[in-house]
Amino acid sequence: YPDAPKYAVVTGVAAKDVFYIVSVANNTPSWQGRVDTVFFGRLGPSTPSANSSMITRLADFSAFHRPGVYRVIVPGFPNSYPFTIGPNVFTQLTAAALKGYYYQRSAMTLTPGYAGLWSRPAGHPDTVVLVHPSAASTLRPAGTVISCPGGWYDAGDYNKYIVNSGITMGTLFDAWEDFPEYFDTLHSNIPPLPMPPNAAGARDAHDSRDATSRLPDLLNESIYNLRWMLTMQDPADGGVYHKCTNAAFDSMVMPGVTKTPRYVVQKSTAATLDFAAVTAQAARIFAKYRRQLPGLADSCRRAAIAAWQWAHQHPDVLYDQDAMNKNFTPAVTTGAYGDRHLEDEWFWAAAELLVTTSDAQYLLAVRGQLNTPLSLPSWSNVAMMGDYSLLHHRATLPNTLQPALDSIKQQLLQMADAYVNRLPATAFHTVMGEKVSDFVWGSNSVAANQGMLLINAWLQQHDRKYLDAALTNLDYILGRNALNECFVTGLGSHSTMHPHHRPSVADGIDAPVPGLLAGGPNPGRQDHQTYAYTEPETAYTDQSGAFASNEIAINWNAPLVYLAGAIEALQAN
Ligand code: 9MR
Repeated sequence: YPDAPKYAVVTGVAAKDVFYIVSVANNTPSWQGRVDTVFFGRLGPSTPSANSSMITRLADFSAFHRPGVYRVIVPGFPNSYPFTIGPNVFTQLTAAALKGYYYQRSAMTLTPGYAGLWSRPAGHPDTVVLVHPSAASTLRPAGTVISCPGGWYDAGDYNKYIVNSGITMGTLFDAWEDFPEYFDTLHSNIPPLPMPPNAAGARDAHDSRDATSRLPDLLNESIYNLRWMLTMQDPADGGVYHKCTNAAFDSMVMPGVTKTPRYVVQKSTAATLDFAAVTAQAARIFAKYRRQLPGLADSCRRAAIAAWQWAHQHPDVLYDQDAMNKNFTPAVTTGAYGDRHLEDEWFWAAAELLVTTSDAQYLLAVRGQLNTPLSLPSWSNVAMMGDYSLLHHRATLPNTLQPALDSIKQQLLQMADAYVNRLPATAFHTVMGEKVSDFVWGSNSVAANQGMLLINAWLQQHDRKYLDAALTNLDYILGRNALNECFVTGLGSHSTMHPHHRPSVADGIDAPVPGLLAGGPNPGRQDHQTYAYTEPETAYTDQSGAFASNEIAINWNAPLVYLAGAIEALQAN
């Protein structure tokens, strides 16, 4: 952005101290002769990286503001890729990251008008799903056929997991609640929702893009997954099946190729609480759309309350896939999302239910968990999702809760300050990567979630330093990292081309499905592929077999949608 900080990073030992910014007229790399040099600066001191053997120097050109397309040149080094300075530089990114969910839709044909090159047949209709023996109940004995259509594929695989859908939906809903004006007008070219014919007055069946019936794309897309989630609740008792899955992962084929049986497996407390949180949040968001979506908000509210009640009656049903496979056949070997600590799920569900219903029982439950220290959200640790919502809605919450909310706010600001204070010593001038523990499976979502946390700090206290620090992690994701890699498919000059993503592998199209965030460096390398680099911040390989560093996942794209959208929304501040 013209007025935001701007950095490039030189790795290795530079012969000279200088760098130039040159204009790329007409986007051609004809910089020789340097007649088009627009800015000149000196490199900063050498900084050793904490997470690789690299040494870096910073090129700070924050003082240059003029919109255009440029490269950075450092004598003796390859030129940088071209980059743009201008307002709204991340609109395309935000729209692409949201559109990523459309490409993940199961049970739906992706048509050329929306999907372009990546149009494809529907897969996994899930209208005939078997109750796995682990999920058998009196009314639904093993083998009962139920219907759980729609929703997004979780990741590079074709299964649908409630726990991971939970944090994904919560993050997307937070983006909506925090930046409604921005997301109201963000268009990603997705099909409008099928709606009841009388929902928006007279609607021409051939023009379903009728402005009165069209929801904002972020909500439209979320409903595609929400409706699936609602099918995962057992109407008899409110409990929620942990996942809808094949017994084993499909091979690397397109959706619709395999027809192996699909199952819902046992209900779990974690899935049920995550479901309660999401449906409670959905209930208050869609209450404002009663005309277009009659009944949805009320259904969500009832579903959330029923899920909470089931969880109370079954407070510690963990999903232990290995144990399950000892007792039941067929064995299920797909993603487990087997969380063993549920305090945070209790807190998140209680917080969302409290905000939506104001019911005292949830206040009690929230109070019981208020002392948990804050930590970055992940699929297995969702407490912060509750904190974000409580802070956002604090004006509607009782006085008795306010001192505790002050303390949460202070802790949030402390975490954000610690991130900001990391920056000067980091090798790439990004919040991401100061700690080796940042480089886990899905490390790019750590970067995005740190950014989202910083935005939440800004929402609490409008201090520019939080925004600037959040931007450093978007820069990390887009290329200012030890691999010089843009981790979002379809964007940038050097980006992920071979994600572990079945459609991208099997569709016969060179370019991967766009708008998807790769997992990122992960020294764990649990995929046992050959990695050219193995240090924490370089342990990434752009090969489709590398599921531990190069898969994509819905819970990783969501904080990217939040972060990019928030930064776009706030750039003028
Ligand atoms: O994101 C998950 C990561 O935190 C776990 O360490 C890993 C191994 O259990 O699983 C990841 O989730 C995968 C899921 O189990 C199946 N779909 C793909 C997900 C992303 O790799």
